[in-house]
Amino acid sequence: MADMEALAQAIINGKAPDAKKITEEAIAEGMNPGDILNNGLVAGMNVVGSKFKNNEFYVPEVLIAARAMKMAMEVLRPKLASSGVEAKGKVAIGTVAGDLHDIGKNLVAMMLEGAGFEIIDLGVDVKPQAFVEAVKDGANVIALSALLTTTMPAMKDTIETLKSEGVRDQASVMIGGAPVTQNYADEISADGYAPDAASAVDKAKELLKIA
Ligand code: B1M
Repeated sequence: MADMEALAQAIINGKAPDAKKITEEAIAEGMNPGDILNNGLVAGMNVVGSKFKNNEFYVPEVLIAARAMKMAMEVLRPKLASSGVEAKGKVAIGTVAGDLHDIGKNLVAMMLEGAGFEIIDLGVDVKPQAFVEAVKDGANVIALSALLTTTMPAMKDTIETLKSEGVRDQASVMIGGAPVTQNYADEISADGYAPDAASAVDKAKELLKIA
């Protein structure tokens, strides 16, 4: 039987070919796709998340682990869809209007996907209306990233647009990025703030009341 502990280790160590191979073996053996996701991939990403929080891992290690996760997910995603495994929530993530920084946003997206969330990645320089459309398409978390003090007001604009378009109460809004603070989140009535990618996963779970 394919070894889920070995799969988790392959993610932690960023061994993309191993992660893909073990995932393929597990699928071929008829293992439940949800078990492969939770006991192998997510288990590995959870360790990566806590190592990142504890400064045992830095951005390069997380990116390498996330790449391994991504390769394994490419194999697993169609099986998950056909086996009806429910995503934990649907997160629409983007870097706000006027801002082109995406390294941190991509890390947050990959960690969230690793934790079992469905991700709609809207990219960079995302106008408020695109987030409104994402909520109409079923996103229940809006995740906004900004790296410039000059683009932080676009987070406020996005929240105001969600309100004026009548969809603010259909999704929780979380924000983050180097210049962003909990105080700013409070000031613009965001539902949550996370300082880094691992904490973003905890915050999304907290907002959706997932244990
Ligand atoms: Co720019 N840049 N940049 N830049 N850039 C900064 C942000 C800056 C601090 C550099 C500096 O002056 N010291 C400065 C901002 C100053 C300020 O506003 N206070 C700056 C500037 C000024 C600019 C330009 C205006 C420069 C110019 O053209 N004159 C320009 C703006 C372009 C634009 O966006 N319109 C610009 C351009 C660029 C590049 C294109 C060259 C490139 C971006 C490439 C890319 O992203 N694809 C770039 C880069 C790389 C940086 C630095 C060097 C690194 C940013 C980064 O990727 N960090 C940055 C200086 C620095 O931070 N040391 C700088 C690594 C990343 C993993 O961290 O993004 O913070 P971070 O994400 C973290 C957390 O913040 C958090 O989790 C992540 C992982 O832990 N997080 C979230 C992020 N989003 C989150 C969302 C969440 C929760 C957590 O919930 C939704």
